[in-house]
Amino acid sequence: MLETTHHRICPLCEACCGLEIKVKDGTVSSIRGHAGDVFSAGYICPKGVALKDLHEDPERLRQPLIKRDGVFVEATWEEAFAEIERRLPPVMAAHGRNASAIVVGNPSAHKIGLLTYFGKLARALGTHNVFSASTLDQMPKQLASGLMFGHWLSVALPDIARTQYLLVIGANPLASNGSMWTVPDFKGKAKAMQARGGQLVVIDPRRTETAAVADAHHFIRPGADVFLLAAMVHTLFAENLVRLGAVAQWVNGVDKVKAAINPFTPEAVAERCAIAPETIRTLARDLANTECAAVYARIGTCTQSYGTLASWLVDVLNVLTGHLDAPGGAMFAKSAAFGSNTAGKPGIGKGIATGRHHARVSGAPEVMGELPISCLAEEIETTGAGQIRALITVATNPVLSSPNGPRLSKALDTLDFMVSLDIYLNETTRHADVILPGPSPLEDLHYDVAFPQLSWRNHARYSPPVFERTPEQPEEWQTMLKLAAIVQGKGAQADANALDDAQFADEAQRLFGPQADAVLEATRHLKGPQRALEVSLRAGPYGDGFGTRPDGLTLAKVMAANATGGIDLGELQPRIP
Ligand SMILES: Nc1nc2c(c(=O)[nH]1)N[C@H]1C(S)=C(S)[C@@H](COP(=O)(O)OP(=O)(O)OC[C@H]3O[C@@H](n4cnc5c(=O)[nH]c(N)nc54)[C@H](O)[C@@H]3O)O[C@H]1N2
Ligand SMILES: Nc1nc2c(c(=O)[nH]1)N[C@H]1C(S)=C(S)[C@@H](COP(=O)(O)OP(=O)(O)OC[C@H]3O[C@@H](n4cnc5c(=O)[nH]c(N)nc54)[C@H](O)[C@@H]3O)O[C@H]1N2
Ligand code: SF4
Ligand SMILES: [Mo]
Repeated sequence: MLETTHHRICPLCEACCGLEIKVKDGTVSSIRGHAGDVFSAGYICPKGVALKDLHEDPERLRQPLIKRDGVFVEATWEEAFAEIERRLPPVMAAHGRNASAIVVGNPSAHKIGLLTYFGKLARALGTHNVFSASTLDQMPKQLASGLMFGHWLSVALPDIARTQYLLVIGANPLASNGSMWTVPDFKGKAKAMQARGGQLVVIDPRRTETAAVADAHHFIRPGADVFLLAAMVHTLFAENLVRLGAVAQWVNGVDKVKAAINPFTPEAVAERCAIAPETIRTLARDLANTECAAVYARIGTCTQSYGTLASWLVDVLNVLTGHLDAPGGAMFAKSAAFGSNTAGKPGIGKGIATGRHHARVSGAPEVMGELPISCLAEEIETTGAGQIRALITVATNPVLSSPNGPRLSKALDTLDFMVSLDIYLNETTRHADVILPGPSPLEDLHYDVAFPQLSWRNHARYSPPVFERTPEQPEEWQTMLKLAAIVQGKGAQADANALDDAQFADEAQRLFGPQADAVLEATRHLKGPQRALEVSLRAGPYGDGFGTRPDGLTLAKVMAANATGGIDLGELQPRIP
């Protein structure tokens, strides 16, 4: 048979590299970086090549499993949904909505079906007990960004194509390929910056791969970043280096910051940070005195006691040095679809809210609709009203990824019922009563929902599935709608496509009012996340406005650009307000 060529965005990490996948005789014959990709220009890492192994892995689940007398047996989809209907709604009926919980993990951020439909399932459950890997990772950054800029995904990131000084704190993008910053080939971009005379400076307690290629590396005592950052801010005030630049009219509270930071002189924090006062001053001066400069910090600054404060101070530094929203500084991407910060009147918004409910046992506040996943085990173990008795996991392995896995593992065994949407039988899913597999990534279409909001350059890229699914295998959004229907008492027989049509009609009414019928008509040929994408692209900042801007983007245009590496939407532009 002829070899066919497919272009597919890699779903395995935040770098979102465009891959070129060759298929012969129904199997993958090669995977390389797609040199023509407008965003990643051919970059690939070994994980991207391993998509073949993932696709072909005989241990990847291809059929639902039901646990019978402690042993998993393969089941049909119908049997699996029937079993869930038999066992899950009674638990919720007997013990209330908060007796159920849902946990979602990393792959959901890389699958449009999971990301756009997870919320529907969580809302159908109606529980406060929503958990995710975010609270093991970047939640402090999202909270700080939400409070400062108005939305959880309005996160400032370095304009690396133009910057001349990049301060990287608690991140190792050379190995991780970037996080909360979609930047394929960080190494190449950092080298290009150095070649044009720019400087890479790293703050990390470890001599990392990134530190090894940096112009300077300063070791820091773990957990001390908040003090280092505060002392850098102190230096800016003390040495009259504060310049707000173009965003000045949108900045408030500078005097309050100055007062609050007053005790944190470089001398006062030096021992705690294990960094000399003069080094701290130099860091602040170099940041302030370089025209194009940015501070970027990641998980090392998040997973610590002062994670939110440290994350906020990173952007305080970017603001006070005039680098926020300035070319070559810390800027905001503008995504073609699903970007909340691209809709409505600029400068006006509801902002974010937290603490709308609290964890039952620890009292920890809700953030971004979630409770800390470190509370999950105790919420299952502790008796009383609201004790978690039924659990749904979606693409997550918290027994391995969250603290004190052995304790969580034990707690999972005490649940009345557990369902996992996952493609493997592993440390977490082995506790489930029913496991529902998703398709292989290569059997799924791809469009990134979140990462274009964190991208080093604006782009719109869509990948069709490389392989067809088997006829029995539902898409993951369909599985989640079925689960939602079951917990809402609509029955295991409910048709996912019909449910989706009905929900979409409601949403169109809410979003488009008098134009809703026209939107329904224009999208009649689509369903599921593809339909959501079409609507979001066309109504989005580069969209065709359903015909009012004929040159604008539509799903068809973005799909047609797949073979040529997607649509480049240009370098980052100032966006505030
Ligand atoms: N010790 C230690 N712990 C850590 C970290 C660390 O560095 N060290 N890092 C932390 C960080 S930053 C994070 S983000 C978390 C991640 O925490 P998790 O999100 O819990 O961990 P992952 O290993 O990404 O879990 C992926 C799960 O999804 C399943 N899966 C893979 N592909 C698919 C798919 O297409 N569909 C479905 N339905 N399921 C799929 C996998 O089988 C697996 O069960 O871990 C945190 N925990
Ligand atoms: N190959 C591979 N790549 C991945 C992943 C993977 O599992 N495998 N996971 C992905 C995920 S989910 C994420 S979130 C990203 C994470 O991506 P990054 O945040 O870029 O990578 P990490 O290696 O977690 O880097 C954290 C750094 O923080 C440092 N650190 C620890 N404590 C402190 C501290 O107190 N202060 C400071 N300043 N630094 C500290 C550590 O030494 C480490 O170098 O990686 C992603 N990329
Ligand atoms: S860097 Fe990330 S997105 Fe790129 S090929 Fe590797 S795993 Fe895939
Ligand atoms: Mo992560």
